[in-house]
Amino acid sequence: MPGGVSSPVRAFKSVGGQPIVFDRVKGPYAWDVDGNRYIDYVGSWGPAICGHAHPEVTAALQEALEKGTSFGAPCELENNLAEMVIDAVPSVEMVRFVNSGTEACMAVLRLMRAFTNRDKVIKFEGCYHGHADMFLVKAGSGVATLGLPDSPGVPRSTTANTLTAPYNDLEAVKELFAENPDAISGVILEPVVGNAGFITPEPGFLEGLRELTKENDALLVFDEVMTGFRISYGGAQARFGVTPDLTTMGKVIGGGLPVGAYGGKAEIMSMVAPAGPMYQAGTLSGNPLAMTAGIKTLELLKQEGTYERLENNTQRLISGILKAAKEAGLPITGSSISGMFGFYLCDGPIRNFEEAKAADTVRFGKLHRAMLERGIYLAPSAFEAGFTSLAHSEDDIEATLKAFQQSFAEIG
Ligand code: KE4
Repeated sequence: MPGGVSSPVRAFKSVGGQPIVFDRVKGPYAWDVDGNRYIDYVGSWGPAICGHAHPEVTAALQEALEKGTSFGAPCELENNLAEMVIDAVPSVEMVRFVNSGTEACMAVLRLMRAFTNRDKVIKFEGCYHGHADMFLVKAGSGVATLGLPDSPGVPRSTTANTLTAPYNDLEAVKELFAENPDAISGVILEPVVGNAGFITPEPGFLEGLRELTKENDALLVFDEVMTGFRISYGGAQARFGVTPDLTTMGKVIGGGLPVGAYGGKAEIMSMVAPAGPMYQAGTLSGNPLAMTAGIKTLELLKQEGTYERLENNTQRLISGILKAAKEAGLPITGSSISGMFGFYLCDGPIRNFEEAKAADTVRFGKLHRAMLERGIYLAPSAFEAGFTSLAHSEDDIEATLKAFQQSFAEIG
């Protein structure tokens, strides 16, 4: 397998050393093939928000398994999950399930173009919308980690219609619309950026994009593959009170099985085949196993107090991290929202990807290794957000902060 992994960021290229090979996961923990236990802050990059291998999810899957793993035909379960997503996410009146966030973003771009009959799209530097050609322009996540702002194999003709702007820069977006009158299908963004580290929208940024897209008859699309059902039960759009036209989702709605989704206004979604002419399809889309894991995960998240617990726990974690670094005399800036957090080993605040690149990635590599040795598994990249879960206990947070104190002292 290229690089010995199934996804580049797992290879530890930017933090050095060999990747840890997992044997099993449970709750907030992961065990490697040598039996070492780690407190896990990656959580499979977001899906494990209820804790790994939650007993109720596992039980529901075991029951579903008896009835088969894939039908290739309509099933009640996909309708049940669709109704839960529609009830939860403000922009979603109709939804289509796919098998990954990349597929969801690919399809939503095709839909943006089909609905507006315009080819150009605006994305933001450092935002990652999966690995489809047209998005591999100044992307985040593994692309940023590996320093591949553009990937070989992506034809110029494909990315010629992808315009980019710095995150949190409304003026730049205004200029792009002025320079490309009636040519831009819409704006797609991570409403909270988790693929360039952790960057939050400045007050007025999301609202400004909502206005700008309306003024230009263009669509506003929130890529909530990472923030969906994590920032709140209704995603970032519910938390910030800004409703896009379309939304992509993934990760949490699959509860650890492969699921992606795109949804939005019925008027727009009705263009998707077979209701309309825009083609998109998938052999395993809506399969009963993945739908079961998603339904059970959302049921668990819907319970009273879930997001307060995530918020308080993660807030305590990031505050402790910042305090520990400052006590060791290290520059650091960071923050958290609900069960998502991030920090940069440099002075802040960090408003966009350009500023994020000032982070000391060499020192981050040393920190990552020091934390691993203390049984804490952080994302193996300075350009990835961290994730907590409902399974992380106060003791886990305390143990993690102790490891940070020791590691900051060691690398200081
Ligand atoms: P997937 O195709 O990996 O399911 O989703 C792509 C995607 C789309 N949009 C956002 C906002 C995302 O965060 C992602 C995937 N996130 C990365 C983690 N930063 C996946 C981890 C990986 O690539 O291995």
